[in-house]
Amino acid sequence: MQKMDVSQFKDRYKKKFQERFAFNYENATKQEQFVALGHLVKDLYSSDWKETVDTYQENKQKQVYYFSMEFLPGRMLKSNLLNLGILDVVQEGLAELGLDLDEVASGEMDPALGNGGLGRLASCFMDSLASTGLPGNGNGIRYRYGLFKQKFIDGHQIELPENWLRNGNVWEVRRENKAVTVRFGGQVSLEPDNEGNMHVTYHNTQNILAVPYDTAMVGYQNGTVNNLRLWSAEIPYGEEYLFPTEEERNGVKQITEYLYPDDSNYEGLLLRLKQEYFFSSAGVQSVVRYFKQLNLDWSYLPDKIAIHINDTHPTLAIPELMRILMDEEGLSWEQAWEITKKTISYTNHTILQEAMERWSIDMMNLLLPRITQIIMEINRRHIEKKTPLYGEDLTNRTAIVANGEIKMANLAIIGSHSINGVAKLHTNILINHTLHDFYLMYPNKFNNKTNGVTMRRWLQISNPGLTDLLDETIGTEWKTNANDIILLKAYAEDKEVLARIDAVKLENKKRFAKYVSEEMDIEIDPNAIFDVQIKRLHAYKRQLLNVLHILDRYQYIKDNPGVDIPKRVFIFGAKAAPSYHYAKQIIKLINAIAEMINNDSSLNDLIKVVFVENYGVSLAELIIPAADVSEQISLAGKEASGTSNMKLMANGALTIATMDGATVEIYDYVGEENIYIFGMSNEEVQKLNAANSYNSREIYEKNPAVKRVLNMLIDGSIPGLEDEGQDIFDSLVKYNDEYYLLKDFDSYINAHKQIDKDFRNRETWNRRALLNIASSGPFSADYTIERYADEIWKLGAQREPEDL
Ligand code: 26Q
Repeated sequence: MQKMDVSQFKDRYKKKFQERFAFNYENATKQEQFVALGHLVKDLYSSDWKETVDTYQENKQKQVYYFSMEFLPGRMLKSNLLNLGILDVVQEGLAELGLDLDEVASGEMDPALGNGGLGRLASCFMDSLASTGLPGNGNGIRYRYGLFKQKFIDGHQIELPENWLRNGNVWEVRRENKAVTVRFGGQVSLEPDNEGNMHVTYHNTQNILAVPYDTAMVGYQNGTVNNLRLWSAEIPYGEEYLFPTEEERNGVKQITEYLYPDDSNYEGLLLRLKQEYFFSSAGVQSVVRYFKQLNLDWSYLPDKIAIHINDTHPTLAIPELMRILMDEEGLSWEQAWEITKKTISYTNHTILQEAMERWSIDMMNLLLPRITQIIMEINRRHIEKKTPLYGEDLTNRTAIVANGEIKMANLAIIGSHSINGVAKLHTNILINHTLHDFYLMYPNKFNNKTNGVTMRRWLQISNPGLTDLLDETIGTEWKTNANDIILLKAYAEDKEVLARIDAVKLENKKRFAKYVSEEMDIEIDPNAIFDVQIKRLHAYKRQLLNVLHILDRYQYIKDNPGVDIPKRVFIFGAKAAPSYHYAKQIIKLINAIAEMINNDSSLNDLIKVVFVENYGVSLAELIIPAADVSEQISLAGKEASGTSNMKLMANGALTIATMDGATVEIYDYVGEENIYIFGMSNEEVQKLNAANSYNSREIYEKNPAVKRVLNMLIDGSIPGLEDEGQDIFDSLVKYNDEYYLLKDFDSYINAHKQIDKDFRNRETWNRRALLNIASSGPFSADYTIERYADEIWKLGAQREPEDL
């Protein structure tokens, strides 16, 4: 891309605005100001976009296709400006035109096409693929409505539709000429032709058009622009008559209408299955069509294409690839199976049994008869081949089909060459526990790829103050080589640098305090400890443990008026799945204690509770740079990785945590003096589970602090609670506290007391913050993606026809 100076930018912007809106930019809304800028930016990368795609094809480079049901890219304007190397020029140019970049940027909708960690990881990976210059494409669904917009009414979560396309979408390009047909329902018959080859014919299928919308994934100042392809379901042109009723027409639109808002509880709904097949089939078809243009023998497909499936949601890509290779391209089962296994790889993101996907065979057979046949045959051959080697018991435990259901994780493992967990601990649990049977069968398929985050969005864009500080102390190499951030360690004793870290944090806290004041009408002191827990609401993540600490602290301050402890602001951001009743009760509880505490002047502002509405990527960018304390308090063994832990660390927050997920690796890098670890380890949890001896009521009876805090839930101390107090109390006392909150209570409280003490010593605290920032380099998604590329996708070394 050609460089552009400030005055050139101003001219181009004025012209662009005039072209699009035929009036002056000064009188426009920020949405309009954004749209014009978005189109200008798109012009700037469009030739690189085409060139990147053409080059991959001309060089016949091996490409990876990242299949994911969810992408959570966040607003793309600043990210594109940064990656194009014109963030400063545009900021300055807009300022000279009397516009503020942040204002204009807020005119962009934040596409919430994902639930949480898994979707955000997919988008970090897209940024890292482009930024490391790797040929990687995204494949997903263009949901008409994103994850619901969260509102609080009387402290209850209310869900509203998120019409993110309301003002159009400047970044996407509709590519009708690349549309494919996806078939549902009907019957299949296998018939021999004249030469005796079997042919599959389909009858009475419903044919749906999958139309791709492509979005550029701009690499960091390297000229690479990759593609994210999201599919939309439409009635095929000229076939409207096949969908005569309103209901039938709606049925088509429905497929890509909205994102399922559940991220941890599996429900076997037909529409969800349609979505999964729809984008898996469309993606595989478009990949195969591309491969055919290369004019190579089918056996080269795994040398040119890698398909990665993000959790089991796109697992139907496996039987779909088999189907195309056999039924449409005439390969034998054996040939198709070898190619499929070599092409596909799979990431597991959870060990929660309730989140594992299983589909009823009957439902699958009605919707996808041919795919079901293929899955049954994969299963039959698996059992036939493995039983003599591993015996009946072990083999049957790995069966894909059992009890009238198809187990998607089993299919994903058997039909791929790689399965990875997302943090060392998580992978070890998969190997030794959850998927141990498969490990015995396929030890070489298992590997770990600890998650990472893009430091561009989560440091450079969201924290410009810290970015400047880094540039001025350690130079700018860290921006392309995140491990260089370790150089900051040399400044651990530099009082000036430590004071600057403090000043940057304070500025970020003021920025967030301003938001809280304006949007929520709550005044918070920027000098208080900002204690942050931001993640989906789930019992295993133990937001409730955080609440118990707040209530304990509340009691302590009530008992000791005028006590001298640092002020704390407890900040929560969390959406609950609409059907997850218990999680919604916890939301109500947090809002109720916020109401109680924030309006109690006798507390002298020593505690405040801020529960932001509608937490998502944009709010994360505001909160994370302002955090002093990062809450990573899941029950050990339950959080596969976590990624907010990494973002918060890189922004200088100190972590209070159990030894869970990737937080274990944060501990390893940053060292025990610079992190607050509490609670049971995974081994201790396993032991306690096995002993079957846990008695939460006993703790309640014997631990006065616990008793006092829990009693607050049921004695009317917290105004505004209805059933929630009793139900939550019962979950902890009557139903034996499934996630062992009471067991970890004391050590959690003690860790927080230590934080109070340590925060007082500003220099020591800032040094620890510095060491956290300095140790965050290994969590750059650039490294994660390089490991995927080298070890799973083999994007570098590919077999060429002449190598044979
Ligand atoms: C499955 C079936 C039906 C409907 C919905 C779903 C579904 C949707 C989303 C199941 C799971 C999810 C999302 C899971 C997720 O976000 N997991 C998180 O992944 C992160 C990235 O690896 C990890 O850091 C987190 O630890 C993990 O919880």
